[in-house]
Amino acid sequence: MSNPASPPAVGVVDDRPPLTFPPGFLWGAATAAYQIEGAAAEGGRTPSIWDTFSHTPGRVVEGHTGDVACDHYHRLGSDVALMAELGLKSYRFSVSWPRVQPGGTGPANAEGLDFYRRLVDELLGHGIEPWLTLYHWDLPQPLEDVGGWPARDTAARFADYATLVADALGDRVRYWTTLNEPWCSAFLGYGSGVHAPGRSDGADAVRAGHHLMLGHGLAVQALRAARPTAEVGVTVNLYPVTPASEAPADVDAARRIDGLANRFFLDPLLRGSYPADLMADLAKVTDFGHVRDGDLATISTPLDVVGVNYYSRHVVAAPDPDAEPEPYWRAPSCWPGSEDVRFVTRGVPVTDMNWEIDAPGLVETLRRVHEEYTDLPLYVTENGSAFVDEVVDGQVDDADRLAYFDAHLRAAHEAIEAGVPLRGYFAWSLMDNFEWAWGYTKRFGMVHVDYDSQVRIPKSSARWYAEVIRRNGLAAQ
Ligand code: IFM
Repeated sequence: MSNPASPPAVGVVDDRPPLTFPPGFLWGAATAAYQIEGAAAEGGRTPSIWDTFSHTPGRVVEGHTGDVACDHYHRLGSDVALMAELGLKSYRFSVSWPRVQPGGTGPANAEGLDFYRRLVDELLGHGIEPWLTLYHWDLPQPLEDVGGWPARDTAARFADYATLVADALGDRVRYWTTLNEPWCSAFLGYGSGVHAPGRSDGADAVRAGHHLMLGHGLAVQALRAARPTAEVGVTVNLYPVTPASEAPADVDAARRIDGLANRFFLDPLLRGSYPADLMADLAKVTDFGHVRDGDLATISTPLDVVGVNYYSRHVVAAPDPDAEPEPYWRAPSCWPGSEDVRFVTRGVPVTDMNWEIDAPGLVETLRRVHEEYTDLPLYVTENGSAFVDEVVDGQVDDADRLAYFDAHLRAAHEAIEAGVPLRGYFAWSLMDNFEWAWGYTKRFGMVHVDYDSQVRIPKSSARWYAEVIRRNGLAAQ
C-alpha cells in the first residue's frame, strides 16, 4: 500500500502547490524536561514519579531511565545553538517541578531556577521565543506519596509551584502552558498504569483528571496574578474518533471514546461543564463526588491560547465478546467504564509506535476545537512521528518522518484556509529522547542522538524543516 503521507516517488510529477503560512506564524520544536535533561540527581533536583517508575523493574522497556537522557542539562548552550542553526522561531520546553521545587512544597531551589534562567536567556539571545510548559508529567514523588493527582491538595500545590516559576521567569517568558496532555497523566498514569505512577483504578483516573484541570485553573489565576501580561494556555492531546462502521453500536462506541479522550477535557476547560453523556457513561466508575461547587468555574478560567497535540486517529467498534483482548489498551484499561470498546486497525500506514498516519485528522481536530469550542488562537504544540532511523556515513535520511511532517503541515495549512486561527506549529521532537514507557527504543527527533556519545546529527527532516521555516511555508516539490 502506498503511504498517503509520502511525497511522490522520484520521477513522479508532483503538482502540489507551494504553500505559504500567515506572516508571523510561529515555527517551533518541542521537548520535555524528563525526556531530555538527565542530571536527575544534580543541582538539588529530587525524584519525580518518573524517576521512581523508571527505576522500578518491568515498567520501562529495557529498564531505561531518564537519569542521563540527552544530557541537555549540561549541553544547554550547544543545544540552543543547534536550534538557532535550524532557524527555530520558538522552543517549547518544560520545567521540571522537582528541579525547581524539590519535594513539591516549600521554597524554590535557586540552582534549579537558574538552569531555566540560563536556558531562557540563551534562547532570547538567539531570537528564539521561549514557550514554557509547567507540567509535563514529572510530579514530585513526595506529592504522589500523599495521594498524587487523585488527591485534591495536589491542585493547590501545583498553583504554588506556578507562582514560584512565574516569579522567577515571568519577566522573560511570554507564553505559558500549564499542563501537557492531562489525559495521559490521568488515564495512563492512574488508569492503565502504563505511565508513572503506574496505578490502575478507574475512579482515581477520573479524580486525577479533575484535579489536574483544577490545578490548571488555579495555576492560570496564579500566573495572571504574578504576570498580568503572560499569554496563558493549556495543551491537550486530541484524537478524532471514528466508528468502524455506521452501525449504531459502533457509533455509540465512538461517542464514548470521544467523551473520554477529548470532551472530558475540552468541555470543562472551555465550556465549564462535564458532558452529560460522559458522566452517564462513567456512572458505574464514579459518582463525581470529588467535584466541588466552583471547581468548574475555576477550571474554565479564560485563557489566551489553546495548544493541541495531534498524532493519530482512533477507530473504534462496539464490544465483541469473542474478540481477543488487546493488551496495551485493556486489563487494566485507560478507558474507565468503556473498557470493552474495541480499537480497530484499518491497515493504513503506521509509525513505529503503531499509530496510524492520518493527516486529515489534524484538519478535523483543529476545525472542531475552533468551530465547537473557542475563537482563541490555536497552536499545534506537538506533532510528529517515531520511525526507525539508521545512521549511514554520519547522515540520517528519515524520509518517512519528513513525509509525515510534510503531510501534517499541509493539513495545518488547510485548517487555516478553513478559518482556524492557527498561529504556530511545534514539531515533536527537537531531538530523540526518552519516550516514556518505551525508553530510548522509539525515536521521534528531527535531530538524532547517539546516547553513548551524546553526538547530535540533524536528520533530513531537520534540514527540510529549517527550509520550511526560512520560506514560511512549503515549496512546490
Ligand atoms: O513523547 C511524547 C510527549 O512527551 C507527549 N506527547 C506525545 C509524545 C510522543 O509519544
